[in-house]
Amino acid sequence: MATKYRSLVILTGAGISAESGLGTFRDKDGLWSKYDLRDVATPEGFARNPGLVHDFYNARRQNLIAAQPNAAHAALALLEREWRGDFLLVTQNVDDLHERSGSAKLLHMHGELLKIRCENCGDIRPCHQAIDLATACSACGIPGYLRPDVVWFGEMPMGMERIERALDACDLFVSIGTSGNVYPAAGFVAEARRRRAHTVELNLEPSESHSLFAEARYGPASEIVPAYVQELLA
Ligand code: BV8
Repeated sequence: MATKYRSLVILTGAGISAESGLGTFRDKDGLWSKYDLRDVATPEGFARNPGLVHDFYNARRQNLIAAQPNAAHAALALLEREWRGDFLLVTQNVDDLHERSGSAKLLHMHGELLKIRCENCGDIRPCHQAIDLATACSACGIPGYLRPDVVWFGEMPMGMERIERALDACDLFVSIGTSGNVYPAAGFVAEARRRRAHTVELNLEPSESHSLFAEARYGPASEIVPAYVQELLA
């Protein structure tokens, strides 16, 4: 591997899964054009109308099970296998397409759609079925306390200490398929720059934070991510 970089942090967003058929959030026909995020991606929305939130996540869970990873996910799994130094793939996505492509050094900072959490006993387990208020927890047996194990707006993202440590040590930060609207993820590029890391944006179009990147390439992830990985590994 010819690259001069030794410590790599990658951040992915919904754009890397767009060509796998999973909706993005802020594109023209994105999820937030059909649902108000305050109704389906906040604790307040869940308290107000749990049925709507369960419907929202049950539909996305079924879409995900029918979806396949694309060449961009495969390229990042190859990069992880071939990379000689520190490597961390941080995803804002709650899908499992990175795992299905073989990524292992992976952190879901916004949780995972195919896991559920019981607010009564704290049990977290995989779930591929629909759940609703009547579904009883497999651990404590009590219904009405199950929710998707995802991070809603206003909730603490997962793995922040590990992410901060990786950003402190990185000399290469690559952001893929994210609009740079959601914090703290959207602030990672600024932290990488403060550490003098080289920063690269790979996206369909310039993101909100495009001006913070030292290098940028635009196009569909399934084309530009494999090309970039080939160059890194050349
Ligand atoms: C928190 C999980 C406190 C559930 C999601 C300032 C500082 C700190 C916080 C805030 C702040 N300002 C505001 C906040 C609060 C809030 C926030 O950021 N609000 C925004 C709306 C302003 N943040 C929070 O509440 C976060 N929690 O801050 O706690 C804290 C702070 C610091 C440290 C500790 C604690 C929690 C946010 C998590 C919310 N949960 N999802 C679910 O998925 O249902 S967010 C949701 O947005 C998804 O996770 C998604 O991944 C994420 C980001 O969206 P993107 O991935 O970027 O998707 P988007 O559609 O926007 O863009 C897609 C991009 O892909 C586009 O650019 C498009 O061009 C591109 N694209 C499309 N097709 C392709 C493509 N690219 C390549 N190829 C293609 N084919």
